[in-house]
Amino acid sequence: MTSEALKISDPEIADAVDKEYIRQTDKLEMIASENIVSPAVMEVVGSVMTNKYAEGYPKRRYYGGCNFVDIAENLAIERAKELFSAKWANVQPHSGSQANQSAYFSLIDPLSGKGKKIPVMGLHLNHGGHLTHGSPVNLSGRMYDIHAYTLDSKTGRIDMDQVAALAREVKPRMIIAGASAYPRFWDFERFREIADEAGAFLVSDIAHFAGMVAVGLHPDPLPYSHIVTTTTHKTLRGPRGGMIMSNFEGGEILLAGIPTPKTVTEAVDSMVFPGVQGGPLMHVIAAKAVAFKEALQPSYKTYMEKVLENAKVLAEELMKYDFKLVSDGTDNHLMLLDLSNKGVTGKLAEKALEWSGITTNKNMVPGDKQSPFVTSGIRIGTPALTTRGMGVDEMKRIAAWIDAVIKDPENKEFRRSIRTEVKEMASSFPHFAWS
Ligand code: DSN
Repeated sequence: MTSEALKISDPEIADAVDKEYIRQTDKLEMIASENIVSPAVMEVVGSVMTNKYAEGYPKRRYYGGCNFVDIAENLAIERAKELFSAKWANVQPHSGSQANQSAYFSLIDPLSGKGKKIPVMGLHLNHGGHLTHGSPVNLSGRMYDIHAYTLDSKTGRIDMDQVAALAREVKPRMIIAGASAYPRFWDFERFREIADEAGAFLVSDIAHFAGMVAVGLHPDPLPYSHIVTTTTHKTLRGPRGGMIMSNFEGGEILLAGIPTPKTVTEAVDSMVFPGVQGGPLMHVIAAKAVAFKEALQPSYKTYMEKVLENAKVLAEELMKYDFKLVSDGTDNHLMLLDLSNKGVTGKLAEKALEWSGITTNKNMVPGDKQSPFVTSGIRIGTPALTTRGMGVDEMKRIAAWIDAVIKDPENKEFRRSIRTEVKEMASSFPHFAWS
């Protein structure tokens, strides 16, 4: 909760912050990309490091007075490398979107096609892909000739033979592996084989499941990818931001026909700054270091195991209530509910659940006939609730509530009674709950 001083100096913002805290405490946060940071991460994000300009990299800055921010950035880099067994990391991207943009532009200069867009492959947005993986409304889709791969309509999974066939046909120069609403493991080894055959770079975006990769609960992309990008605030449970890593060494960047003497990692460093960004957010970088240290502790692996156990139980319970899950289950922290058999749109489901105290987001599902503003699905995940200490029993109760709300989404009276039950359970778990 905010201080008395802030309540006096800026009561409107203090009120908004306090209400957000109460919302997070009294409701069930089930947006798969959200989490709750530790008090230590929060303290450092709100620290004096926010005052400092530090364009450049440690020991190579364009400003004086950078001794202490250098310490923080070096710690963030070293801890990131240890956490992911990476040889190189750049912790400056302000977000996953800027991390992706920097990765793409450093590997494939969109202007190098001399007026002809360069072919690139990424997972289709409607099939779980991310805006920055080639959506026409994003710079990625505008700068490159995007050929989207899709999920197999029967299995709801990525069909690697289809990816290989598409790559043979379009001969991409870059393939993006990763998603924001895909509940299954990624086969990075096969992606790399396909990329090699096509003469393409492989960029793996692990923003959602980075926490699983860090503790060995998901196949590791680093041995197979030229570049790995991530965010730091989802399963990783750090401050809001991005990061880029690589184990790829040497001047093989020439493989893609780009005449540059730079290695991939040198190219990415100079694309992050000064290519895409200006001054780094040193308070956030310092907080990334704190979060990485937390993720290196054994308790973080236990946390991730519980996230996955909760997701599995929730998915199984929901399927018992005849919810259709894309791919019929989950390997990770999230699941995608296709509500077409329930006669409820994603938009209405999101609203009705929110009114009942359960926060989710509407999401396109494969073959969706609705617009992105309406959709036929919702995406739900377990990272934030697990951070608060909720377990299998709570997941069972939540599945029953979701079923009840979706059965009768317009029933205000009923929603109110569920909201009371949700609040009672949610507020019995602390906001910051792990040890
Ligand atoms: N918007 C994020 C998500 O919710 O998955 C990805 O950037």
